[in-house]
Amino acid sequence: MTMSAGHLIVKTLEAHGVERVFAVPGESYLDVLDGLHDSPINTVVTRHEGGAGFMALAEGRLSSTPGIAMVTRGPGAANAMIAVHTAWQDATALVLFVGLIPLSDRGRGAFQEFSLDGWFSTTSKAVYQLDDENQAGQVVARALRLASSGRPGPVIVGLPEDVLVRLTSSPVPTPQPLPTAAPDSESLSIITSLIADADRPAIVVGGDGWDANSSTTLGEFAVAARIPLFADWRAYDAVDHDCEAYAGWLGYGRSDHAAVALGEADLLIFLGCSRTDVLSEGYTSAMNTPTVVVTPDASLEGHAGRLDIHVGVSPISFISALPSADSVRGKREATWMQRLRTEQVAFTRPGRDGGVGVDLAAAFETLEEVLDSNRIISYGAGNATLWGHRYLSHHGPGTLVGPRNGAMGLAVPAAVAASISNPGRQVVAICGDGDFFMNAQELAVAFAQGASPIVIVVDNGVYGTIVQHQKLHYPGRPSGTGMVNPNFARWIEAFSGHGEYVDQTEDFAPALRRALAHGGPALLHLKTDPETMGPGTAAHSQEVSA
Ligand SMILES: Cc1ncc(C[n+]2csc(CCOP(=O)(O)OP(=O)(O)O)c2C)c(N)n1
Repeated sequence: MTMSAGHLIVKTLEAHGVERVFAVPGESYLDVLDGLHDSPINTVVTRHEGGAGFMALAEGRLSSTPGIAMVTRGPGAANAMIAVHTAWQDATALVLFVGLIPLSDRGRGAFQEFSLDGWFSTTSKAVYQLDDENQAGQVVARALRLASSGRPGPVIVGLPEDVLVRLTSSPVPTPQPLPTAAPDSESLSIITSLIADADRPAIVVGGDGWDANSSTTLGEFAVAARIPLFADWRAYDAVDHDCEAYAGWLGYGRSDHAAVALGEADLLIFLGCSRTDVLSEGYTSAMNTPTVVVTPDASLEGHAGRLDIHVGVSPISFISALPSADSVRGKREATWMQRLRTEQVAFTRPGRDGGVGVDLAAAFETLEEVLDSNRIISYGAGNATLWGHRYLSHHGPGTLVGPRNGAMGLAVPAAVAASISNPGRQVVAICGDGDFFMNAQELAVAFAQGASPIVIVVDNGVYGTIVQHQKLHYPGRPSGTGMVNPNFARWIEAFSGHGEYVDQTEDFAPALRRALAHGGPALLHLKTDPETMGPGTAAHSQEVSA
């Protein structure tokens, strides 16, 4: 069947199970937009390409297909860069389609011309340019495959506008499942001995692609084998927080007990992640601890320090081949795991922060009590997120989206995307006032799509995280960190959403219940104390985050 290259791209996305694309339109890729006109794919029109990219990132993290974003030439591609950088650092599957100037104009400094490869090659898995209409289907299929395989990440596909309208009779490629590798028996037997001989082993879980089965199986194994489970920074949903082996997260805002335990461990097993900058306290902790890394990423991108065995398979595949708990328990008592669990339970029990305005420890205690246990939480970056990290629990994979690279502006678009793909499920964005207004406009998309995220905006009137750094390094000289805010509740009401401005702790619980009862998009604007830098700040001075 003959069709244009632009239409073949859409047909290939359909064949590969893509349900929605996130797009800001451009005249450079009109033929793809035309193909989407008759397609069952939902074209989610966003208000900024950064929003489209972050929505695609959320889709990639929460589903089994890469998230898809579509943007136009130089200006659109520039706006989308933050999401590409985040998907690259966070190892999340994403395909970015970029409309380009016609092939015939290339190299002439044409309107909005830029170097696709020059911009994206250092922060993506590959940059493809579709210079031959007969390759349209193949290039899309290859991009989808590459984004999900090995270490997941972003793939960029450039679409010259004249190539898109050319006709081709190339077929729609048939999707092929990714090959799955099983762990080899020699590695498994070495790992079995390492765990059996260890007094204080710890497993660190992270990355994308977990499922409920593997999460439960790992939790049961860890409890029976007496091995505490840590989570990587902003990857807290891989295991159930009620699991008796769960000991908290590593990275910014972690508890002191987790930091101490990381240093005490005599064997570290990383599942789906590795010993990165954030996880190792800036390359200072546990760098020489005996280490097993389980990830399909052959290059071990980002891993630092000692490595004893690398098993090149996915966590799911490894967990399906776990040795029996009896064979790895050795002479280990349960005390190591139990101590870490007790410390973690105490860490997540909210105290009170004090100060003026809403007490966030109390507000997050309410959120934890009132929200459904399967709610999806999205985070922006900054101190405001730390209360959620500490006080909101997760009970299975696919319940958290946050920027592991600390990119601000992700909370709102990620919540909108999560709510679109999970109708009927509670989705809550947690963000500071700085973070919120970086992509607040994407709430308009929730109204357009009939989605119903709830946004919690923590308004301390400053870029607080940076204030905290300034207080440490330049005391008494605040600079470049103040903000003036509107009443955000009035702002969402302009869309006919539900908004409330809350400046007293006792008003939060009834406001939250009203927001949930409203059923559509809602926003709670919490006025908080600019002097409070994080939960329990006085006792946890390490809670300076990115
Ligand atoms: C896109 C982006 N720009 C700047 C930063 C640097 N940065 C990290 S946290 C932060 C302040 C966040 O402020 P806010 O969202 O108000 O939260 P708060 O820290 O006050 O709780 C800034 C500017 C960043 N991480 N990402």
